[in-house]
Amino acid sequence: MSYETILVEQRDAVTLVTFNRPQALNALNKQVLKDLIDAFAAYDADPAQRCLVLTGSEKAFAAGADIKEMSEKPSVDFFLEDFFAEWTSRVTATRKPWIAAVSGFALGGGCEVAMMADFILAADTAKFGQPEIKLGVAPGMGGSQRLTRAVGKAKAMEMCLTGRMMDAAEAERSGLVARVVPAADLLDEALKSAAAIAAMPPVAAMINKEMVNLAFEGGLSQAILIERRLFQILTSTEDRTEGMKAFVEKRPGLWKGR
Ligand code: CO8
Repeated sequence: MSYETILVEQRDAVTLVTFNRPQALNALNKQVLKDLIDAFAAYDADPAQRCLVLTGSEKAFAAGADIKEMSEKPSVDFFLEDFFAEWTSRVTATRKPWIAAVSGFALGGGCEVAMMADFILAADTAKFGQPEIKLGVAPGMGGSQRLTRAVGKAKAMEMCLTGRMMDAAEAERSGLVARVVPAADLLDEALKSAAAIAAMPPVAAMINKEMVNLAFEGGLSQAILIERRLFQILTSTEDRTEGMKAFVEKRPGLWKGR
């Protein structure tokens, strides 16, 4: 399948997706997002593909949402279209592992997309930032949440409030990226990591991904809700009836394991 704004190739069990809008520093317009949804869905559905690498050009991973496309859009349409909601939920629902290989600018929506990856490998030229404030807006694809969870409140707040960029060394120190490599080696290193993941048992890879994401994404109120539901499910067991009865009757319980 061919796409308008991205290049997709399969290298053994690894899918390589490359942003291909160099004239706009890979800014994310509607078409890019549509192409990415399709490419990620095809990857997730293909049992022969075990890991995906998303990358950009030497100069830019992606310089954000397409400001030109957004600049004329009436405010109410952002709400009515639930702008970016479908896209972000479809990409973050990818069940198999994927890596963002970032060289150059990863700004605004570009930084947010990179942070949706299971991990980021950065070239030493990478620059991360949430400069939306300079446009009178704010991150809208999860950036304020993922950045804060990744680097902590102080740095995230400073970056969002000032729009300053974080270089690769600081990003590694702060826990935003897994590793920094020389720019010339970025793609090789990303493909090497992806091949190593692709060689792992695929179900275990999916479960490991889910577990780490649970720690990263799980909110306290959500965890408490799950806890309450599991508690309610447990009240349906025979052992619950027996346990409470045994307490009232001041005797040890006799467990059936059901
Ligand atoms: N959108 C559209 N076009 C862009 C974008 C962008 N985000 N970034 C760069 N371009 C275009 C430029 O307009 C220019 O096009 P042209 O040649 O036609 O003028 C071309 O790419 C090259 O860019 P520059 O000439 O500016 O290149 P420089 O090397 O001088 O500067 C920068 C590079 C610093 C990256 C600069 O281009 C820049 O600051 N870009 C904008 C970065 C930015 O503000 N990103 C955040 C966008 S907002 C966002 O992502 C919000 C997402 C969440 C919304 C969710 C709502 C619910």
